[in-house]
Amino acid sequence: MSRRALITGITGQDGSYLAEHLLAQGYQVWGLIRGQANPHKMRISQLVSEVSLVNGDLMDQGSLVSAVDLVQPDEVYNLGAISFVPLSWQQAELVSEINGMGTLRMLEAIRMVSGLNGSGTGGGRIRFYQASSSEMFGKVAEAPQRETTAFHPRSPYGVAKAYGHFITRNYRESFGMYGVSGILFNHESPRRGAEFVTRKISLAVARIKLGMQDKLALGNLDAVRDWGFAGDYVRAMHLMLQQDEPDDYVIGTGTMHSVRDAVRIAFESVDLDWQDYVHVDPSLVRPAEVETLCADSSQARAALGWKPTVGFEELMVMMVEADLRSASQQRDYGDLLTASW
Ligand code: NDP
Ligand code: GDR
Repeated sequence: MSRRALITGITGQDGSYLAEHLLAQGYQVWGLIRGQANPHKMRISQLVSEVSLVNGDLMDQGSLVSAVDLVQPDEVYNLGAISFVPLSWQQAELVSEINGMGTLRMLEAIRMVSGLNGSGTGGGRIRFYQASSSEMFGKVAEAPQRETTAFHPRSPYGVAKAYGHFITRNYRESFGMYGVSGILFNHESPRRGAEFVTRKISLAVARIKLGMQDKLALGNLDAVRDWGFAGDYVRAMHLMLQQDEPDDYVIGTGTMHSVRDAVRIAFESVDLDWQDYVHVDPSLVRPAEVETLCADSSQARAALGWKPTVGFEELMVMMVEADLRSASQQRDYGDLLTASW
């Protein structure tokens, strides 16, 4: 019989790629979906005939127990979160509730449905993946960052993710649950939300090239990230749940680029000079910035056999090309068509 997976955050970037990956592996895929008319449901329209949806919210314990009980999953992937870091300074409590306590609620749902009581052994059948983040490293204690690097989160988002990370490890140690956290560095794609910097850049480049926009306002151009392709990273999530022993893994490319590099590559790909279009808007600079991140994924490469397949330049060009296609449709046919998903 095929294995069953339950994904929270299925309407997000990673959720859609993970659903596609698991379907290709022969899984029955269920997605947790919230709200009475979720506007993001259209993002998984290409999957709707193959994926089953169940109502639930990481803010609502009972709905998670019901979802786990209904689906009886072999694997739960907890990708649901408010994932835009700047919002976490404006809605710190909500972000802590969803990203931090939401993880605890899902672990509790699994514990209740599995009948686990704290003996530390026999941790039940359901395997759990938590979407931890390089944002937990924050003000970095060493470079590159690996599984043992100390956390010093610089945003309420990072603090909430650190709680999710440690409570997952605690349920592993307390209940013998197979629970792991993937400490994933930034990963992007044409499905990335438009508020994140790479997609903000690729969308603007496409629209500027097509004469639909004049300028692009950005914040800190000197920030450095380790950016990879989301399609590669969901493979790592799945691999983490296939190991004999549960463990946490850092996932990233090990290469660093600045926001300025991203801008230059994107504009160059359509034969434009970024300096003619980009200006810095101080209101987009964060109250506390994570300046530099770079992954040491040697443990994942050795134990999981995982490696990235898409380089940074290729990624930026892929995103610009996808946005050129959708922006030209938008220009020609109006806002009804948004083809990037
Ligand atoms: P997205 O922002 O694209 O997707 C977030 C998802 O979370 C959406 O499906 C959203 O659903 C869902 N969600 C939000 N609030 C709730 C809630 N209260 N209950 C249930 N679901 C909710 O994020 P990504 O796909 O990029 O990231 C996936 C996960 O990985 C997130 O947890 C993120 O923090 C983490 N992460 C991401 C990285 C990246 O670079 N992309 C790197 C490291 C970690 P809705 O449609 O209802 O809003
Ligand atoms: P990040 O991604 O905060 O790293 O979190 P984001 O793309 O938002 O920012 C990356 C860096 O770019 C700088 N920056 C800007 N960022 C945005 N969004 N908009 C701008 O105009 C801009 N100008 C400069 C930022 O200051 C920052 O340094 C992402 C999310 O997916 C998290 O959920 C995830 O946990 C981490 O990656 C790893």
